[in-house]
Amino acid sequence: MNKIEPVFSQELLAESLSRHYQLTLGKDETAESHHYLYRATALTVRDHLVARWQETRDRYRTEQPKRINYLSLEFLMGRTLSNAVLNLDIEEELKAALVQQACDMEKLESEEPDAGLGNGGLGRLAACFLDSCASLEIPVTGYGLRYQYGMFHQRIDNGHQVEQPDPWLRDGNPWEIESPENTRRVKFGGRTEQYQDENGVMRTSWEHTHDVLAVPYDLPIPGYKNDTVNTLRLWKSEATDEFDLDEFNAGSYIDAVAEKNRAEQITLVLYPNDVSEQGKELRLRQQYFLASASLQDVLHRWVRDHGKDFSIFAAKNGFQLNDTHPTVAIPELMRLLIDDYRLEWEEAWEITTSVMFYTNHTLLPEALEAWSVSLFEQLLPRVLEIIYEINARFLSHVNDQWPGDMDRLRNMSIVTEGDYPCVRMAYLGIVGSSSVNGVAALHTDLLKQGLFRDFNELWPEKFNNKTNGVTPRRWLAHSNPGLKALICSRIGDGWVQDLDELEKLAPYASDSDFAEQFMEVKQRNKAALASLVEQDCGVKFDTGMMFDVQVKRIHEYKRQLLNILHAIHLYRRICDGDTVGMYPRCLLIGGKAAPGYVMAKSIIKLISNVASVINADPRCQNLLRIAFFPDYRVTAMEVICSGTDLSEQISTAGKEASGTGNMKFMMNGAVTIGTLDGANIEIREAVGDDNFFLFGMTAGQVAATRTNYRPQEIIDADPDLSQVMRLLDSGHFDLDEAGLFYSVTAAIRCPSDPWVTAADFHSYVEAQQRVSECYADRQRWSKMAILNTAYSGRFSSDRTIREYRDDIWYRS
Ligand code: GL9
Repeated sequence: MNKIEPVFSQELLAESLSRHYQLTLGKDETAESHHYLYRATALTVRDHLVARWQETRDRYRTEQPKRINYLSLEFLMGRTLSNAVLNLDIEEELKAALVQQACDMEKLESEEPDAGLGNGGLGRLAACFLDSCASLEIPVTGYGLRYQYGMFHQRIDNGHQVEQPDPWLRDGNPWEIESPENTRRVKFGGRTEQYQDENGVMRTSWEHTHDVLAVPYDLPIPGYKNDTVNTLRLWKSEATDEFDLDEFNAGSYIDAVAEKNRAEQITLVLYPNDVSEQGKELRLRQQYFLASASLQDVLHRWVRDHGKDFSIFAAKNGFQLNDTHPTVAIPELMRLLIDDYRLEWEEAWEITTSVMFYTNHTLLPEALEAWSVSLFEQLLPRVLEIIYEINARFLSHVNDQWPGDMDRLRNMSIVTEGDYPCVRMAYLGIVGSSSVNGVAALHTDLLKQGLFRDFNELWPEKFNNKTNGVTPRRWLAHSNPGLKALICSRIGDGWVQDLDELEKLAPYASDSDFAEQFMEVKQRNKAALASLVEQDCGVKFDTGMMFDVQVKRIHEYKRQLLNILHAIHLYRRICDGDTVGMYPRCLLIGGKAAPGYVMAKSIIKLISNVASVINADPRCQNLLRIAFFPDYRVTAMEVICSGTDLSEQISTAGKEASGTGNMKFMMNGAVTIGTLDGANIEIREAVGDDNFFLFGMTAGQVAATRTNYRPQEIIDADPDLSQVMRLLDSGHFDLDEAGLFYSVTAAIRCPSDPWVTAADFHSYVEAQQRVSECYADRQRWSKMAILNTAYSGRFSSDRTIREYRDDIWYRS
């Protein structure tokens, strides 16, 4: 392999910068614009990626390794420039070159809009995985959609969430390269027809379809300090140039042209729901569009290199399906192999079930996608026929295993019975894959015992766990340069590639010099966070106070409500002069609510109102301050996670599949207060129970409690909670809208409250009191914080990806 030597001298970078500034962008030296300078910088950095990118593609083509395709409706990439600069290791040189342009890196970086093509953890996980795959030099291609509008921007207007569009591509995207020669064609609608082929075999074809073009845009995914540049390929939908001749001839030229709009709509906007949007036709169109275009792309390359011989296709290809969203890829691969490449069912099925791997990301029942059969029939008639055939063969297998067990057949059927039959996409995912994984140990156990119990009995070998991780490049090296420098000064920089090396920091936890420096870094990061909070929330945070943070999507199961009940409890104590052992704290809560999720929006309003009341009360001034952070996003988290003391991971046990924010905070030396849920359990195991504030019921206790839950009795028996409820009921936080939070207090009192907020309140308050006392002991706290960083190694997405590689993708 001819290695491309790095040629990143400051001079060359400076030259390339001004060339792009003047020649590519057509700006003269006097046009003082950070925006154009950012673009010139991006193009300069991209130039340096392009050669390695081409070289990586050539290498894959000649070496023909097994290729993995990561199919995801979401990739929450955030900004690219800083990450590319870090991975290319050209930070010093670029900074120096920028000085010549009288510009600093930070200003430039802020010109780049976040690529917000995801809702939260699931989309950000995909982005971390791509970074790890390239860094580990695994041939993985990401396939997604190039939404014209990403995740909505959140404005807070008088305490209410207001959604605004995110036109992130408005000024163009210097990182993407359009690849029209690889355009694919995706079918919708029409009907199926039988015909006899030239050998007299009966075949099915899918005719009279309304086709949509899929045009790929490629983004480079550079590995950390290596020569690998993988690809994220995002599809844009475009109309074909063909007119509907019937319409056209009937004289409705305008209608015929307007049809084009429908095609272009497919990739117009990301669905903003954190639990899936049920039943929306456009969403199914998006899913099929991604699956079909990506599979055709892979098959096209296969035929180019191997002809129509698929005998070793399964040995050379794999598809990781990020949740059920792309599982329609399973019947689609069957369709392409059978209808287009004329394989027999058995051979096609053998291939499909070997190459497909499905990851489940949630146990919440409302998130389990089930598409109506009638929608499928209209939109994808041929795919539905194949799903029926898959189901029929599967049910006959179940019947062989458990003869006559009708309940099992009904429970396991991919297609439900009744007047409105549906296709259960998770079941399709299990039946059509060779691997099914959960995203944390508890989550996988609960899948096996609960939701997928029957399937686990049938195929125990398919089920496995892959605990999530996050990339230490973005979430420590980039987001926390102060801590990075401090760590490197003691243990070198090997940890950036092998995060387990952070364990070498453990002995420093009792080194007072190191502890002092560690806390100084934290202090500087808190100052940076405080200025962000002041700028975006208009609330002054005092860096002498504890920074207590909960940022994530707003959802009842994540229990931002429990957090705010505790804040009200502290407020009540302050008003009563009962402040013994209360360490002053600044509470930051942020996150977006799905636009149609009324309760989540009420919770945002409640947080805002409680913040207004408390921040305006002079008694609280030095003890408690609260802010709601608007428009929480990847770029904001880069500042937030490094400046946090206490990480709130307080979901109802059994509901948060894993969590990944919890890992980012831990890496950056925040201590967690949390329940035994998702990856919290493994975080606590890693850092030791002395360095984790545990509270609340276990998943098993939650389930047991719910069978006979009487929250009002819990409230009556707990004077603290009673007083909190009284304050809420009295309208103290309504400001001038009486009854504003009735639905919220009613939910807490409801015997069917699935999140059992009242049941965990007391335990939470006690744990928070322990936090307060502990934080007052600076030495003790610094030790805990350092150990959290030191033992965060296993939460690197490099570890996760090695496990996917060894246990799923390249298992021999
Ligand atoms: C999620 C889970 O809820 C998280 O617990 C998990 O960490 C991530 C990644 O595995 O996946 N599943 C899911 O639908 N979302 C998750 O965050 N939702 C969003 O991405 C908004």
